Amino acid sequence: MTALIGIIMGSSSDWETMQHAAQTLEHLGIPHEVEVISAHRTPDKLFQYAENAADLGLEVIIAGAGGAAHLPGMTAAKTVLPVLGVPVQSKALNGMDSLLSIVQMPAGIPVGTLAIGKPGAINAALLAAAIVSNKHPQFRAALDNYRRQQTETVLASPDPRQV
Ligand code: RP5
Repeated sequence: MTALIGIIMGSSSDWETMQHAAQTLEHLGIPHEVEVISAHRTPDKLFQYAENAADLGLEVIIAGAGGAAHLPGMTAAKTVLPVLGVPVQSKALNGMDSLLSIVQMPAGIPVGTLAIGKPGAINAALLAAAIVSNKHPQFRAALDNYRRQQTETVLASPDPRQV
């Protein structure tokens, strides 16, 4: 099966965060691809990627970026596929700049914005998995299993002093 979910990020320095999205999809067994594409440094590549994404079989795009984080919004401007934005934790402003850049889209061009950093990257993958499971129900069992394991892990260690 070709990739259903595309993970893109503005810089290779975002990989430290975005690897968690890729690892989560790997764990769920959902075909995905990963690429560095910058809204500012490689704008033509971004337009080409977003314009062709649906024709290439992608069903959801996860876009992570930090600072003046235009990647998710500009991607969403060039495709009607669902775009999930992950604000990368920037050094200067701790990711508040990334979060506000991604979340405050004008009406008409939606980006589903997740939390700053690793939790956002993991949840973007889980949300993308839930979206593709509507068309590919074979992945739903993996999501159910993920939730079950998470619950069992918490229930197995109720005393925080013994973790
Ligand atoms: C953004 O600028 C990237 O998404 C990255 O989070 C940030 C810094 O990029 P580098 O200077 O590390 O390449 O475009």
